[in-house]
Amino acid sequence: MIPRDKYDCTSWTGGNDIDTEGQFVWGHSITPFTFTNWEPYNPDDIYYQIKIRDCVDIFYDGQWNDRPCDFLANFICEK
Ligand SMILES: [Ca+2]
Ligand SMILES: [Ca+2]
Repeated sequence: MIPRDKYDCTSWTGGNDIDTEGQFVWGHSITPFTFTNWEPYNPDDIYYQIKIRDCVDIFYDGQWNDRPCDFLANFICEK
């Protein structure tokens, strides 16, 4: 079953731009992104000044999104 809203079916990737807005890195290694698969309207932190969106999650369709880091979601671990 496909969720009505893909924003409700997501997992944390570990990517973030906490240190410098707009410069995304992988949290574990602090390595800059060399590949991205942003959802077309993301990252959209710049348009929402009320709550900072510095952590990157991935939708069930594989596209990425920036979201407030305190959102409760599943997460992906590197093996
Ligand atoms: Ca951000
Ligand atoms: Ca976003």
